[in-house]
Amino acid sequence: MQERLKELQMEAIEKVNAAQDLKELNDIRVAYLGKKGPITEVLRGMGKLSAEERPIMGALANEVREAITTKLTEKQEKLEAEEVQKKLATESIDVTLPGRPVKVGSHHPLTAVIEEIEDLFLGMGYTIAEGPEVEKDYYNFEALNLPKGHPARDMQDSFYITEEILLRTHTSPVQARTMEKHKGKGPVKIICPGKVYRRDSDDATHSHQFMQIEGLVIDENIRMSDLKGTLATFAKKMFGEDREIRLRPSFFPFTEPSVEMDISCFMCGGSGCNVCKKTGWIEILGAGMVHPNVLEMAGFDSKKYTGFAFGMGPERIAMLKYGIDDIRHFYTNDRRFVSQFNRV
Ligand code: 2U9
Repeated sequence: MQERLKELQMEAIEKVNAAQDLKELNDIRVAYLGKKGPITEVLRGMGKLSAEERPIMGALANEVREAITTKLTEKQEKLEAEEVQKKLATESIDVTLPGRPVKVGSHHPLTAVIEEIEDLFLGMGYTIAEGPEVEKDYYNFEALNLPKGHPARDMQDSFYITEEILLRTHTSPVQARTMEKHKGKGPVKIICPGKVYRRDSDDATHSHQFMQIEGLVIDENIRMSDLKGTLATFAKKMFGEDREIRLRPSFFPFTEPSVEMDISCFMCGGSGCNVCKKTGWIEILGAGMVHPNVLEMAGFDSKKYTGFAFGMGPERIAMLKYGIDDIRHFYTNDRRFVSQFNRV
């Protein structure tokens, strides 16, 4: 019996030393130390021993169990330590590596320019007014001194839905609606950004849908000098403090007098280049003093109130600011285009 116990101890310890993983160790523990194991089997023969031999054999059996258990524990700790080392080696993070760039969205260049212009006028005390894109003929034309039959109402240039309903061709109807709501009482000081629609074939400088920002100020004693000062401030904020402006006579049915505003070329400073087509000046927007007919139709007394208005195309401003050569880039959502403006 003694030899058998020693033999089992040797056998078990050999297997423990050869074990490759924790599962194997557990199998050895169950096989040798379990109730159905060989040591229990041997001890079943204890009954045949004398009273003197029994305690000796029992003590030996416990020694053998302890020796196997010690080896199992040592090997388990070794295997677990190796497991941790393996994890450390394979799952370690090199904190000195550069971080992975996080893809963040950014403003579309047109949105960036529109918001820059809005912030500028909000800072000058304007409020933003909005209105329907599907507009009544009255607000889109008649209220703007464009009676039926006027050539500027040419059916060719507008998307008519019915005789009286169309897609607005400018954001001026929002201004007409706002004036109407004021019921002849000033002041009015608004900018009207929004989508507008023209029945045009798309090309590098024309789009059937584009953005417009118009402005309107109505109060007592509003003068052309107020308009010029406002436009000069806008030009300097948008295109640089050293910009000069000039106003050239023009014509719009809803303003009298009407002007076109140019800025001194921000590329060549006025000596002439491709951007300003060698003129030294770049046309930016149209403006003028609100026509008395428009004031009266909206319910304002044109003897008491005067006003100025302006209108610009943010696409044109963005194309100038960022050197974009085709208006269609704003609407095709090509990532090669928009991704160039990640830091706008
Ligand atoms: C009311 C009274 C007057 C708005 C104005 C312009 C001049 C103008 C064009 C510039 C380029 C439109 O984006 S564009 O194609 N606009 O030149 N717009 S004055 O005058 C108004 C508007 C509403 C009640």
